[in-house]
Amino acid sequence: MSGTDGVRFMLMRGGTSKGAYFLAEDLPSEGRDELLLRLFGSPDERQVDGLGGGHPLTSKAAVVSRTDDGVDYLFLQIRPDSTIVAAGQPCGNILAGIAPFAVERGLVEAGPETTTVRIRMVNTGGLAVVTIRTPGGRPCYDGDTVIAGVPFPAAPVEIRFADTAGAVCGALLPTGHPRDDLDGTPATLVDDGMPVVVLDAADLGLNGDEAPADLEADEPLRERIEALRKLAGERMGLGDVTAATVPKMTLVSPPRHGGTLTTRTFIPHRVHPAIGVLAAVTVARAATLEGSVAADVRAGAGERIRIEHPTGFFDVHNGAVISTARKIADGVAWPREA
Ligand code: NQM
Repeated sequence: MSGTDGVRFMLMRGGTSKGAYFLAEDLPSEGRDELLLRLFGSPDERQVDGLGGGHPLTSKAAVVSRTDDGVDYLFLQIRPDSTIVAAGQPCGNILAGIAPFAVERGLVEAGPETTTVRIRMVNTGGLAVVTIRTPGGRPCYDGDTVIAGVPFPAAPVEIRFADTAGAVCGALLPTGHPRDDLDGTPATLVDDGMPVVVLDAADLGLNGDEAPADLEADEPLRERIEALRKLAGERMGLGDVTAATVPKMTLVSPPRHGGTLTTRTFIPHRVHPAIGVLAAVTVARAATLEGSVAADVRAGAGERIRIEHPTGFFDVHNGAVISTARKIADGVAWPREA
């Protein structure tokens, strides 16, 4: 593929993220990552010359193909500020757009009212069973469902995860303990679909309800969190995570608004304006584990965990979540010349 050939793509919001969705057959097998960097405008913090939105949450790609019983979904994080295209984590937000994309591209036949799609998350091998509205056999994006972090209502996307425990690290508790000591800081190292290090905000001298911008502006805090992340990455069997997007670092504290607990999540360098879907599933699971740092601050009992985050809350019920998605654009994108 030459630099002047266009590439078919669909731009979609999936949950609180936005990304370019591609059919696997529309991307080259060789030079794919380099092509994506040129399409997205990376490396450049603003990604002014490409599709990327200048933030990790709006610089994402999905590569989708048909399987015998559904579709395969590979998630790729295109870093705005570097030449790294990372496949080391799944993304539950971009996942929300996969079923409508699969119907739009004819990979899956739609039902008359709803359509359920089995989606294999190639990054981890995990399975998600996703149901969307398809009245008249077409994906419907309009609806009344509001998720925190997205200002506009849309049609619900129901996501049920299976096989998420240890998806990336091999075990729900990769160190075998619900609580570890990271250089004197108690931490829960956990993976229920996303590798996450749960820390008590109070142990870092924080209240836990600080604004993301204030946390990002606190250079000594960021350095400490990055040091803990590297240590945790080794202990979780992820090796040197300097260039990796995992583990995510979630600071927890008691709930403020009637939920189960408050979170602030470094993903891993920027602070999420909400929380990632699989990160939320993982933190919710941690809150149910006796002896974990999340259980210490948890309020209430029961199966529904309401995770408070900077822009609202996110409910997790036995590994099932509700999200929304929307088709924004469908067309051809041109990469800059190599
Ligand atoms: O945890 C951002 C997002 C994510 C990941 C990140 C996600 C998830 O909000 O499933 O969705 O943690 O890098 O899109």
